[in-house]
Amino acid sequence: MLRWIVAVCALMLALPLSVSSARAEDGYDLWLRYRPVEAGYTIPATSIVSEGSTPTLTAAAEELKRGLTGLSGKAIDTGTVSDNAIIIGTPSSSASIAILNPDLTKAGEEGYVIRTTRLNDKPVTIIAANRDIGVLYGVFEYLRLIQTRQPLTNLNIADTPKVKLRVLNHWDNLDGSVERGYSGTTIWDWWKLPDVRHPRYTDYARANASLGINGTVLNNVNSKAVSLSPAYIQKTAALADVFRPYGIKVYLSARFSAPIEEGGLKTADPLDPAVRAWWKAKVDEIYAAIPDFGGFLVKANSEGQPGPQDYKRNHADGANMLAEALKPHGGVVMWRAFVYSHEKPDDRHKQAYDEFKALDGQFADNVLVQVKNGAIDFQPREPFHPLFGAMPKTPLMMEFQITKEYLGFSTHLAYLGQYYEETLKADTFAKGKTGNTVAKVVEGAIDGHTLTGIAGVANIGMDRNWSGSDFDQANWYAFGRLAWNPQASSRAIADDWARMTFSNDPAFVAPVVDMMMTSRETVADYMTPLGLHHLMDTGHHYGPGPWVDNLERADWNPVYYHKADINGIGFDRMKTGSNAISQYTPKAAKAWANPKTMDERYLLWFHHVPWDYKVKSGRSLWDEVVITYSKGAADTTAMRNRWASLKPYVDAERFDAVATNLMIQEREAKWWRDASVAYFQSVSKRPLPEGYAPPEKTLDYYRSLKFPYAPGN
Ligand code: BDP
Repeated sequence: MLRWIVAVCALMLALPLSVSSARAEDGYDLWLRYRPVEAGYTIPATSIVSEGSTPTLTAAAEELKRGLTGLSGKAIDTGTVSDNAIIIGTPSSSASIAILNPDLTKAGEEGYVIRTTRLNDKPVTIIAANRDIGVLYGVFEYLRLIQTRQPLTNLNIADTPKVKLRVLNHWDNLDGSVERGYSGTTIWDWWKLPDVRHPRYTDYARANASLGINGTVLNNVNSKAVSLSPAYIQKTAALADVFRPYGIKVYLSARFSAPIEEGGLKTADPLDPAVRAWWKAKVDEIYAAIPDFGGFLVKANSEGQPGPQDYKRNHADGANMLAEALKPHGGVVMWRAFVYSHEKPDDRHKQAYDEFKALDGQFADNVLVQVKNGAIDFQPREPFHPLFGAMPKTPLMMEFQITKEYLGFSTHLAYLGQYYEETLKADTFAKGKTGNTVAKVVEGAIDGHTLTGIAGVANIGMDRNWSGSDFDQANWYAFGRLAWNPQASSRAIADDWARMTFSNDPAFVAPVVDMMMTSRETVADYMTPLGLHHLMDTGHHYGPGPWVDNLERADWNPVYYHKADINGIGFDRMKTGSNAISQYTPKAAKAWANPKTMDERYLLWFHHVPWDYKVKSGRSLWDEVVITYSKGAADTTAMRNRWASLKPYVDAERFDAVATNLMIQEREAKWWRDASVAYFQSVSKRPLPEGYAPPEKTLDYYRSLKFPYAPGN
């Protein structure tokens, strides 16, 4: 027994890092694990020279210390200039940086340079920036180089973000629940704020800063006016204090009718002087508590939320009223274009464009219009939103969904970086020019906007691994990286993420990245093949519900979107149908106009097609639908097998967690396939293609399934 204890103690002393790593491999550390590098990779860093003491520079030095110590396996501390020192700072905070006088023109306001050079005849690496926050971003970049095992000699890197506001949107409610959240309850402990400041808030800020995310909207777009009450402003201010050193501003979703609910006024009419005065005073009150408050996000006249149209005013009237109050403080309004009001029975695809396009040029200069990636609602595949490129005088902010409301919650593996890239790379042909991609619209590059933004609906909750699953962390990561540079490659981002999160072994990285890159297509195949959309079950959006036809509004029903009958399937958005296609520039529209030549992954989004129609493969559309559903389901089996083969490279806890999710995904993909095939077959009345198994259960069985406690609803 004694021998055994001695042996264990010796092991613990010898391997302090791996003992702690065994405990910590539960996903909490995200991509900032900083585990020791393998022998053979050298980190030429002996000490950290940080001559500034602002909170941001302190955070940068601490992160570098934590990172280098973990990665090198030996304590690396702050010190003075010596061989292989890492010198961090700005020319004004650091005498050493001032002496070296690096060219910081490419670093811009938030960027950095990383260079190997010599000081006092000693080889050193500098991480320099114009502002403190750039230093912190540079530190994370330097650590990423190590984490992904890149050479650290002859460094000469300069980078700066291409988008100004890189913001998470938390759809978090004050009662602790998260709308469309699949990773536990909210991380904001509203009840105990402002007094209790959990360490998790700091780790949240570190993770976001590591990606360059510089803003966070704390509360749900379906907001409560009480978020603007004095007590909640104090709570918000406490979070702002924690995030400030990490360059993250806080924003709030503002309920348009707050002047009534919080202010006791009779109206929230944006042109009413008393309403305007209320907002001005409210904004002044917020800034007194949070001097760098970012501004408001607003969901107005959408899904029953109050808005300016309640007073026969338009979106610009509403946004500009708030913009006027925020302007003296440097705040902005992010006004959402996700609108489909109760009065408008037209194709929902068209409504945002119809309401907003005409307002181009009418918004104040501190307003951004925040537009979802597609015109319906974060479906597994959507063509880009027709507003991109259509409002040249207005900064359009991209809204992606990171949480997977429509892609299998947090138990299905779907790497959204590939989806974001697909949207960002799409050509709007704005101004008739090739190459005017969505990314360029978002960057403001086409029309010279300097106020630019990109938002992601967060997938962060109290789950130990933050995002509900290990692979969902990749979607947070990819969002941040693409917000910094919308033209980055999602494959390269996946590669970095896999290395930082799991392992640098090429035998692990290559297959995992391949799996990630095809995973979203797989989900689209087994849920919504060939451009089908909005087929999920009511309310919670979990699982298939293509048969649903009983909801109050026509455009809440899946049958409205697929329009399947005995003859064919698909939504005609051509001239012969809703003509939503006309909202795209002629060149963009051309890509989808001809079913014979178009990318068939969008076929049924734009066209109503007979079941007998011959698709490019030479098969009938009916056969193709069944075969694509089946392929999607089969691909989940392949994913599960692939992961099983990677067991040697992954710690047991995370390996098992991912394996369990892949098992769930495989089962649910089959359910999606079987239920959808059963339903569409009941409509098309056609036999299944040869060799394709009939659904395991009856259509009635699939229709009978109920999920009263599905999360996020
Ligand atoms: C839909 C969600 C709903 C959101 C809404 C929105 O189902 O929960 O409130 O979008 O974006 O995707 O406002």
